Amino acid sequence: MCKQVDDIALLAAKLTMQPKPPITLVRGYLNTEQQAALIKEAQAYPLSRPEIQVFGKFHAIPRQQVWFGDVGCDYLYSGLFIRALPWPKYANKLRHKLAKDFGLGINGVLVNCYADGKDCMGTHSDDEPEIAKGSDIASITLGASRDFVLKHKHSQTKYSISLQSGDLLIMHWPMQKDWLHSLPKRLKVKEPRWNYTFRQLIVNFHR
Ligand SMILES: O=C(O)CCC(=O)C(=O)O
Repeated sequence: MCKQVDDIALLAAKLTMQPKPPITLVRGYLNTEQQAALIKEAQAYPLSRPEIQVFGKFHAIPRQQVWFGDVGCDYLYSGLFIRALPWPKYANKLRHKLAKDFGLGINGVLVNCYADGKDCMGTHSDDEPEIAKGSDIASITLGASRDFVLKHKHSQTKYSISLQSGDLLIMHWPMQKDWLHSLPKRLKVKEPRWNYTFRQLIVNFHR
């Protein structure tokens, strides 16, 4: 009898416990000089707005992007094959800083540029097969603050985090298995935002 009561209490506690995403948020990870150097560099990046296929139709993505990486670290996502461009100076310095501070084995970065709050990123997981098993994804925000929304795949639990310039968010393995994320439109935002998501790919996966 007692055991049964205990079990029920335990179940009730479990039901009210919301799942928590395996993330680390470091506010102000980059100082203002580091942010300014990266923003200046990013303004010269060869950004593009490629078209991807969604439900059989081609659409230009609602932001601009560029992929930098080591040789053999090309990336395929949403049916789009992106060959790695060589690392720019400050993006490369930042990957080495992340490696030193958090032991991350980064070999590629997707830079997204959102011109204003009309640009966005839809709900998805970074679960492409070329992402190295056990690796974390480190996301850096520069420029405008934007809401980053996390949604648990099974319970639908949602969290919204306002990411500000200089913040670092690490999405720890195996977060992509259980959680989706997105950067929704925020029409009040008039300033640009850059986002760097540093990843570790399996080298030569696409060769
Ligand atoms: O801009 C962001 O913070 C989100 C970027 C993102 O979801 C991605 O690159 O997969």
